Amino acid sequence: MSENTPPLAVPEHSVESFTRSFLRELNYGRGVDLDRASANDKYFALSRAVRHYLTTRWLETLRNQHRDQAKTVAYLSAEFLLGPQLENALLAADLEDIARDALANLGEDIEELRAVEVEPGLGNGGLGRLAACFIDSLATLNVPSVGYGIRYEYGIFKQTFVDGKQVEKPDHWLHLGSPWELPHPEYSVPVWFGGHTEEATNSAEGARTWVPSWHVTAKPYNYMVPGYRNGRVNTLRLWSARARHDFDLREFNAGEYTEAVRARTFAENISKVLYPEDSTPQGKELRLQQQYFFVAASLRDFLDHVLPEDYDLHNLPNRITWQLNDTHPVIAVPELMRILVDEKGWDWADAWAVTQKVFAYTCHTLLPEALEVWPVELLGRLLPRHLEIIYRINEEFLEEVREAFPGDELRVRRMSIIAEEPGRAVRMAHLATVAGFKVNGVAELHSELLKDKVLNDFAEMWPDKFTNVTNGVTPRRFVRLANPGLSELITAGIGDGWITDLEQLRNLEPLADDPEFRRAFRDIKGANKHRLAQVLKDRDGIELAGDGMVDAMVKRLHEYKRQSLKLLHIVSLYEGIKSGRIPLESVTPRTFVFGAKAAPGYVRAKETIELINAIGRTINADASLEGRLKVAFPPNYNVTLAEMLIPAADLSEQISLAGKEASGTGNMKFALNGALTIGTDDGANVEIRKLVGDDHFFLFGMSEPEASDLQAEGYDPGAYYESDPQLKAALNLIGSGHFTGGDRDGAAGSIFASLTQRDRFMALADFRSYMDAQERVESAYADYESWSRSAILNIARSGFFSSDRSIQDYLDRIWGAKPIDQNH
Ligand code: T68
Repeated sequence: MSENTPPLAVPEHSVESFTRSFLRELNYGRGVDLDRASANDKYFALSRAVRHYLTTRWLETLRNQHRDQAKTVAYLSAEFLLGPQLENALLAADLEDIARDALANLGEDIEELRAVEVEPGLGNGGLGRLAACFIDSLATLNVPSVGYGIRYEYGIFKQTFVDGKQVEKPDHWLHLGSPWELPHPEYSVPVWFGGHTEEATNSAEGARTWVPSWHVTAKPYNYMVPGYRNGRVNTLRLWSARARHDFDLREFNAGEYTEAVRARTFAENISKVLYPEDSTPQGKELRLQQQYFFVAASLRDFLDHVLPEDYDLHNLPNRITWQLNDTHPVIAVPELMRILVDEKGWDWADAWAVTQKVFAYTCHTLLPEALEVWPVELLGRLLPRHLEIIYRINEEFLEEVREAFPGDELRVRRMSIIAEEPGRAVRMAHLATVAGFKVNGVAELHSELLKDKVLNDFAEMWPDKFTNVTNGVTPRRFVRLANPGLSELITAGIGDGWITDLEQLRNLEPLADDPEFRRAFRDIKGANKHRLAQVLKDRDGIELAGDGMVDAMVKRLHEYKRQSLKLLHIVSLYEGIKSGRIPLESVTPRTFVFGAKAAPGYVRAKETIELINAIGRTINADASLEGRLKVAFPPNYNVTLAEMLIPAADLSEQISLAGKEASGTGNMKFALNGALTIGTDDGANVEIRKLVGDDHFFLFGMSEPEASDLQAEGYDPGAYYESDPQLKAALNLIGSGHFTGGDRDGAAGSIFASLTQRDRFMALADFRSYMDAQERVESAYADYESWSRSAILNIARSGFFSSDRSIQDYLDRIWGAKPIDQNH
């Protein structure tokens, strides 16, 4: 583009102008009249009209970026769990009222059109959603940055329940097209796989030549990432895999249709579907293909299309940081080495010096089984040159270890990038730690445990490499959009600066003592519960427990998160009421809301889903409970549902075994929406509790050191089962088949056995303390006036958990990139 192209004018912010844009898009973009337009036509026209308002800013941002060549952050992530786009674009462009009025004048309801949108579910859970919050904050903080990922044709599966069991359905989110993406086939790049290596054609020290055997084309789709009303619109670039040729026409003509399209299908499988795994690696070849696919395309894109042609790559560390979102993109390390040494002809040492300065690694787990490893055989077959490069990196690294710790061969073996047992495999977390100039955990406790346990040897060798950046969430989506009532109340109290400076919520503290403000807060919470009740009723036919407490546990289904402990609480209450131990009138009316997807291959998790549904069915149908207890488990928990549910919650369940949840981000969203937390001292709960204060947080359970001591001593769940009559009664009731129509063998029997015999995450050990904490919850809730004061204090003291703060921490501690003045 010429530097002299006059900037497009932003369309006028008026109902008339917006109406014109909308109708023009409907007529010219969709080829229909308003009276003949489908809901999808109107949704498209609306989205495109909104897009116009952001496009000018987008082009400006791109032009400035090209001109300034400022230091850029490239966020490399296999997942971006974006959530609905339209509402966010309306907010960023300041068009909410204008668009609503414009449509109303045409007899259209904007809410109905918003409901047409299928959210891009291009992530599994916390990790993918964090990436989405981060790109929002990067744009809002004016940081030159780009997100790189995969445009999966099918996102995270759609969860349905059949007889209470999870059944997965494909999520064809692109079924009706997406108005938010812009394909750029002209910037497609080839990505090669397989083959063998040969002696180098250049003379660089360490070089070889890779002769790959097949390739696919990576085609980019651009998405706008608008900052919050700051004139900046960044880019998210997602790659789609295409076959090299459409198909072989000769074969096709000869009637060999299947063979002709086979190669095409094979190539396009690479970006076909998101792996529905959370926290455990799926050792699938296709997954490694996906990782290399998007990483190779992204590096190529940056080096060939973003940098000027004559750019001296020795300056790369001043120009970019590649932030590795977990180990999924770590294959970028040998890829950059390959480009520098084999293609550009640099000597190995020069290339390694630069490579070590451009990557930083974020770890998101503590579970050893979740650390990715790739069998050497597989990596060597798919990426033979990369394997050679990894071997050499390892060789030199182990030399360094031997120098630093002479004679300590055990340590050398522990630290090696190559594991020898059970089979030879590449440990991606080790590679990331060796190559990254910084390694960070995602909450204080997590970062400490990384240094002390998971990556202890590395922290001893390079203490300065390790740092912490506590996660955060975007206040735009999770307060301003999800909770308009609360947002208005906050703004009426302290102005609207909090939307981009969340620490300003502190100014709410005095208002917690104002009875009027508390009443207004309670009214809003009530309205949000009402909205939730309506949606769950319409969507799933679920009834809530009147005006009672909304007690929410929403997150992926995983044993370490301990949905089973939540069930033990529910069953114990139920058993107490039925046996007469607990008078019904004394029980706070409560709806236990669950939202959770299980990885399709994770049997125990799926059994837990079945058990939640079975317990829910029994409790919900029991007239003797007079509707005081309800269990609501809406299927298919996603960003859309989160935005509805979180603002309605009174109580947030964050009950993982201490030392297992890296951070959690749902915990932050609940606190910011005025729910109180019942939680263990795990992940970011620790920081939430410190900030909101012990009087406004229900802490229970073992600390991390206590839990690991107990594990080391030899944990016996049977002892807890035998010594606590209420625990025993609850478990027995489950085991007896009471909730499962007399069936003791299926889900009920299996979970009973696993909890009483193994209980890997020590739910039984924390049961008593959890029950006690729940009693404290009940008595606190009985004084709803004081409860609402605590809720407001939770909001006021949670400003720290903005992803804007996280991004500022990344800038200060890791990236050293600077926000830029948009207008210079
Ligand atoms: C989560 N990890 C952490 N992983 O569990 C959570 N894993 O504590 C933390 O708050 C969050 O990351 C953000 O830091 C995940 O969500 C995955 O989704 C995942 C996906 C594929 C493979 C492995």
